[in-house]
Amino acid sequence: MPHISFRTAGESHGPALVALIEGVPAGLPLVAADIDAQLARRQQGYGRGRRMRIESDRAEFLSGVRAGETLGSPVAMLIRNRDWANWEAIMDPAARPEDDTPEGRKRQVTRVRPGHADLTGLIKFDRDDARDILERASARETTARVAAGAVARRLLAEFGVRVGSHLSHLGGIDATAPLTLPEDLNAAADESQLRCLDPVAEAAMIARIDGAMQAGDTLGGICEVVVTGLPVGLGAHVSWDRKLDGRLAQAICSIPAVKGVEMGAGFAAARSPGSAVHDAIEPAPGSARTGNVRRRTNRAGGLEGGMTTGEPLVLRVAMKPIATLMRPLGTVDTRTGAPADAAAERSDVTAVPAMGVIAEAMVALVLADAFAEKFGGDSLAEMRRNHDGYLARVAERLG
Ligand code: EPS
Repeated sequence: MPHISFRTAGESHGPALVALIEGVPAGLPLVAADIDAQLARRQQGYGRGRRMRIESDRAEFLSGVRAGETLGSPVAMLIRNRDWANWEAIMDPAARPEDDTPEGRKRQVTRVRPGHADLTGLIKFDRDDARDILERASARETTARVAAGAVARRLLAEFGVRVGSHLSHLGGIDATAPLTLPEDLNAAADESQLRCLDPVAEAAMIARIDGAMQAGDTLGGICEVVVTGLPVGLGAHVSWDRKLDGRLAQAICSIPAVKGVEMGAGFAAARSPGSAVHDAIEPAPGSARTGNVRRRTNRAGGLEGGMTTGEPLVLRVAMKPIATLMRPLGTVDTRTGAPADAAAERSDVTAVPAMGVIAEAMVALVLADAFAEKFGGDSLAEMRRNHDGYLARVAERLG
């Protein structure tokens, strides 16, 4: 059982989204502004559709927080959908008299979109209207993940852990990141409309997004997540489900439209000899957090044997293009079985910049769980004592 776990609930055009995070120790300072700042970051990004002009996401605490501190009880948060006002008749939980026609409720989706959950969800859950599937499969759900992730991020910050990301590829265009990433990665990336650190590449990406929009097409891309300040020894080599790389991969690949994750050198490591892949180790007395050693390189991306090394954790996350195309692909109308053009609902051209923020949230949630697993504690003070005691012992070795 995880030590810190979370759930979300809510449909894209329903009244609200809910995030529930359990296992957070008592005494963690937490205010709604901590959550809202992350929600606002997720709403940014060139290439989003009109929906982002309707929403202005804010979290309301329903439980688990009192006088600006966590209580150790489940933290529940509500994020209202402003678009609900326009969808009440379509999404009403109760049946309505006007639904009582042969066609049923309005705005049904039966021209299912290739690449979306529409068709397989409709078959599996035995529904007639793909809206019953797409409302939950919508990436709107990631708002609640970012809210839960903001709590995890707040906990990690108490221990000097910082989770950031930047966009490294969009729609066929690579960005060149600076050799040394900025100390405050998110402050730098959030300055850019695409969260990209290469202004020349960014200009080309924006032109490509405009082109895709004109063509009724969509674009995917890649974000790199970087975590600094982690102690050596989160996760464990002893069993498959305690290995941190596996836990991170599961969490990352659960993000809508994410198709791959690389850790450190990732796929490139498979093409090089071991001498050009593994990171030589050298003494570094006084660096307890990394075990009083340092790696000359960090091709492992901060993970060895399913455990953190204390070097920066580096993951690259690949997102496919959004499935809703304004110039749609061929499909089948599930009402008639006849060939048709897929439904073209309002959507984004690209959401890769937002995906980076969502990946940060998922990584923060996995790391907070690994922190609670390693250090335990019902209160933040107890977790801190356990953390400091562990690092004091590490400091004695190779010191
Ligand atoms: C989405 C479709 C669009 C996006 C949505 C994800 O929403 P709508 O159908 O209302 O235009 O804007 O993303 C969000 C609402 C969000 O908050 O990120 C989809 O089908 O996945």
